[in-house]
Amino acid sequence: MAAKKAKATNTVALSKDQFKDAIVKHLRSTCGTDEARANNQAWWKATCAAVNELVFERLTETSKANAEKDSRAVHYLSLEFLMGRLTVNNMHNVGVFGAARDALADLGKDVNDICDEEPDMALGNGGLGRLAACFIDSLATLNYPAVGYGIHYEHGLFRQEIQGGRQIERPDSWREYGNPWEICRPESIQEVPLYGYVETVFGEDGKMRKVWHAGRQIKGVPWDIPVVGYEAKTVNVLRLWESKAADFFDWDVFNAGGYIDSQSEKSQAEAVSKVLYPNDESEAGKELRLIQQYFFCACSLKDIIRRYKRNHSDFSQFSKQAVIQLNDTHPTVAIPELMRILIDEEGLVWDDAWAICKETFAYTNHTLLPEALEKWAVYLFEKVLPRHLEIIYEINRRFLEDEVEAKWPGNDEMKRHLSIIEEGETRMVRMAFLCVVTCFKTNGVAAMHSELVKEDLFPEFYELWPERFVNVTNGVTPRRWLLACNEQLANMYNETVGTDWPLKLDELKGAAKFADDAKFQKNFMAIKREKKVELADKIEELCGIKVSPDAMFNVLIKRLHEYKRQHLALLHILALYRRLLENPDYDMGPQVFIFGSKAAPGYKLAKDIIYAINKVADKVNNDPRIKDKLKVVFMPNYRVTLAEKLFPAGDVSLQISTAGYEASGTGNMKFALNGALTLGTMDGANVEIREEVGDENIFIFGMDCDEVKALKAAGYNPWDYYYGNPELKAVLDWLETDFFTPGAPGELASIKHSLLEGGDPYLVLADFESFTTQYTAVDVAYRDQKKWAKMAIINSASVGKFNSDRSIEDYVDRIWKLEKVMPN
Ligand code: GPK
Repeated sequence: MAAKKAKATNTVALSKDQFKDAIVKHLRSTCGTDEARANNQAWWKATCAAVNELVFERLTETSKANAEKDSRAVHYLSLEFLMGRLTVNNMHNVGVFGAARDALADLGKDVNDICDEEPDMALGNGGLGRLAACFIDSLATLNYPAVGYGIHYEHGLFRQEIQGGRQIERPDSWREYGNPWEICRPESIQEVPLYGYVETVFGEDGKMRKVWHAGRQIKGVPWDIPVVGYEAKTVNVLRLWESKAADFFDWDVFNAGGYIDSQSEKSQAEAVSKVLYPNDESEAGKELRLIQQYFFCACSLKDIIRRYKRNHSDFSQFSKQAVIQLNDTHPTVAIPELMRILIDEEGLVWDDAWAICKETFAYTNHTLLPEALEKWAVYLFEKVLPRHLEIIYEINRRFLEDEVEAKWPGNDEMKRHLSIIEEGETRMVRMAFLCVVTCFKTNGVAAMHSELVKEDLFPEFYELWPERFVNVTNGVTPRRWLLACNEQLANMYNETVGTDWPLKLDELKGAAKFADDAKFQKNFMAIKREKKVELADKIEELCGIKVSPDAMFNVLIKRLHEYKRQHLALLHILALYRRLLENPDYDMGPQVFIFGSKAAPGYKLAKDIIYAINKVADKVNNDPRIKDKLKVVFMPNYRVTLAEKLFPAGDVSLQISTAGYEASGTGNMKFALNGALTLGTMDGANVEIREEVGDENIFIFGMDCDEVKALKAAGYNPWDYYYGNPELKAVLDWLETDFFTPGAPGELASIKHSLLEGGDPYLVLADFESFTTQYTAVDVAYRDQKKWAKMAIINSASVGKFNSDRSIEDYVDRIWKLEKVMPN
């Protein structure tokens, strides 16, 4: 039976011939070439231009509808949007993927080759940034009025090369040769003040006012990226700000031969949006980063207020019209900025301004890691944003004197404990406290995480305002993470449960009843194998390593961090390798371990772990004694585009963080959706995945969160595990020899040291044995392919909950209270 194509829905879809004409037209009129001379880059741009004819029409209709209805909108402020490529996704969402593919084929071009020309839009580090991208996709799909606001980085996350096993960072220049998906909007440029001092002035009415005399101005130029909802009714906007020198030009400096100085002014201004900070879950405290944060918040607020003022002459309706979601604490400075605008520029009194702020902002927490909880030195604030510091002081004073005093009278210790200002040698502004004190809602990103936010992170705030704390479990867009990246499985689902699942992912549940059906199993596993063959080809191309698609693919892809415990997987690999060397008949099916991960450039141990994985891979992959039973692959430059090949090809999804540390995880959801089984801890959203797929269809190992806490409280001693488990001792000692680094003993020793002398902060050694034991159970299960197929099908069919559309409906219901707006 021919695969059912996604049903035709909207009038926007084009036929193959219409699409062909459009591409040819744009080759000439947009790209200045023709079919005979065009290279793939030009073909790609012409294809995008053809798609954009549809996209821009919907964009205009959407903004018209939103302006007419003047409805409440959410403004999603995020320093990161990890969009990946847009072409294939946008073609699917406007419903022309098939037409485009066939049109290009008629023109002698392969759609995949053409779309491969697109660089990744990697304006984010990892989960937090990718979540923002999934959320704006869902907001558009569900027809909610929404704007994403962020920074138009010239360079996104660095490109990773591996040289001699080590990570090398190269600049990412995603828009060097132009990007057809962005539209510059000079008509909406904003000015942003910085530095300077605050003057207190008294007006003729005797009232005191504060005037911020900025020391510098830069301007923000907006670039709009259309966000195409599935079936393309709504096309929202992601508005990214680029920094430029202000128009003011100092002719005196110029004429006095100071051209170089005026250039330096220009390059300082442009530095603000030059590059994404590559640190995931840790803060550097750098001045330029604070300026980035203020820059995009100031531009975005001005933009929001400008739009509000079209229909309103005072601020009484502001919080009814606009809700602002802070994606982590990175945009927190928007709070004192809105206070400043309302009081200093719009003339509101404090209480009215504060009431508006309290009803406008909501905050999402993404981590409990102390090093990720932002604090800014008071002296930096004073230098860059002197007026904002005054406002924060006043917010804090009122909070401590009114609210904390009322709840805990006379308790100075509590005031010190909850103060937005941390006292000490360097006084610091605690950004998360400022968020919780202001925002009407604070949410965690998975059920377990949200409990920990209340109990461990903000217990006193929870006591003060229990109603402010909510959970919204993360989700992923099934359009990108199934429909676009796994066409074969998508088609199988179209035939089995119909074509509504990209919008109603719960409908996949209908496939669970075929989990025992031999034919269904066979088809399902054939698709998995096809995706593994595709990945194996990619691995050979990129790494020169041959892997068999019949082996079990264990995949661990995420940012490198000690708490995510890539080194636990590495110790396990070493143990398997040892077992095979000791006993060539050791009973194990063929295994491939596939890693993909970037380390923050300044994170030494993380980079050492990448090096160790590569060195172990060199040895294992080339050891004839183990007869290809074990392969280790580190795929360079892990990013969204590579992820789209990895998620469909995984058999085993490794989610092995220390319980209590991974707020949610979202890769775990993408794997399960594509039919991989989770081998993981009771952490983050793994807990909820287990609830959905059932305990018999997931492999849980290790300590749970309470056990982790108890062990830490009792005094964890990694040496006990080292001496208590001979295999563990042997693999750790192995790292200190020159077995993996011939002639250079000790090159991998930092890992062992961090786990012993370093105290093993994430309890790798404590969970090792449980991991290896449970892994054996996975291997045994995999070798029963019927049983495995059943479990894989149940996983894929049961994770409808983790659709980001569901997350967005939860946000709307619990926090944002939006109404849908249907454009014409
Ligand atoms: C959390 F705090 C942070 C951060 O700075 N960057 C980041 O990617 C992740 N995250 C969490 O680590 C994940 O557990 C979570 O799924 C993701 O944010 C989205 O909420």
